[in-house]
Amino acid sequence: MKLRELGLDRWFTEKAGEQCGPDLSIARVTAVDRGRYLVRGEDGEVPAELTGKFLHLAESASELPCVGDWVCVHYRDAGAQASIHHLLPRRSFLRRKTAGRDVEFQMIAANIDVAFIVQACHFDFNVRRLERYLVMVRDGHVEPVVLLTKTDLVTPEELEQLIGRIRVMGVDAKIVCISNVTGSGVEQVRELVAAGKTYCLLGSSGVGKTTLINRLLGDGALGTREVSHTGEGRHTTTRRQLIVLEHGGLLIDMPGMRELGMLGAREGIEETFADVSALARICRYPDCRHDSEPGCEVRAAITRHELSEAHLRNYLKLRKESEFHDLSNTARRKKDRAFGRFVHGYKKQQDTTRRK
Ligand SMILES: Nc1nc2c(ncn2[C@@H]2O[C@H](COP(=O)(O)OP(=O)(O)OP(=O)(O)O)[C@@H](O)[C@H]2O)c(=O)[nH]1
Ligand SMILES: [Mg+2]
Ligand SMILES: [Zn+2]
Repeated sequence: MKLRELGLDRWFTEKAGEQCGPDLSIARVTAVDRGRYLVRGEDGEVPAELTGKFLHLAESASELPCVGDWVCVHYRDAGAQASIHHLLPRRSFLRRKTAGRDVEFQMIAANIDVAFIVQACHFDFNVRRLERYLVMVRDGHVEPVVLLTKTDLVTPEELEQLIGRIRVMGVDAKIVCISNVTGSGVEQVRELVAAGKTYCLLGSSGVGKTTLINRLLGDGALGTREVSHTGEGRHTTTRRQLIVLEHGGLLIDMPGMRELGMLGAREGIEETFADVSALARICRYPDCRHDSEPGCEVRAAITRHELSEAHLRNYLKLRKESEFHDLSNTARRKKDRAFGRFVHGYKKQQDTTRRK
């Protein structure tokens, strides 16, 4: 398989030229599982691990490769294994803040062109959560597409209503409605997936991400499990992995996310809530809380029914989270120490397995 078909374009080729050197090859990370990697290059997919030097130089968890990353590797054992020497710069990324009060980011995936934000029409639909995903996606310079699944479980009228509830929040991303049961809308998704471009599916557990990929693959290659109609039940996807579709599109399946965590994503917030931030900029009070201040432009828009109250609330909430995030520097130092311990432990574990 050509690297171009794995998504390598001029931008990455240039970056690779600066970093890889003649002894190393370019490969793409297709799966990550607790410090173990799968990378795919021209000659197929092989297990890989980080070199000691790489680990030594990494200063935070986000500097470690994640699925979708391009890396410079050295093949060993006649090409059966690879060591990862360098990580190429990321053109786009999906990340979230790790749980707790510290400021470390967890990389979810890198070099994604389009993120499908998946919600099921039935039990899972939640506009506020959708907005949080949009913030994360836009912050990472990824294009969002909203995917509503399980349309077979609602009436056409109910579906229209759901779309209306999304649009009223000022969401202008493309919305595609599908049913994995009837197949309605699946072709529309297929048409959106272009060869050599990378897509990922984000959303809660059980909304039908893997089922959709299987439909696109056509041969049921990935496992799913029954969930009850209330949305309870166990999730099946346990690790992120990059899948190559027959016509060349690259899809990353993800385990369902339980929570998005705090965002700390100022840029994504201003973009997702462009309507509110435009009004906030012309508001007469520079530090307005847009709460009950007389003459506030944002309040005025709500009174004129041009802006939804719920939309504003969510904006303010996310802003507050992100401000808090900007402030916690002490927490960051603490996390860096924790990361040092993690790397140390990981190296030890690698040494032990090597000796075996
Ligand atoms: N009625 C209906 N059921 C669906 C649809 N899509 C998926 N399902 C069912 O929903 C359940 C969960 O689907 P999965 O594809 O495993 O969900 P997932 O999003 O990959 O879940 P995680 O891997 O846990 O994140 C399965 O039982 C599917 O058969 C749909 O369009 N309509
Ligand atoms: Mg799944
Ligand atoms: Zn105001």
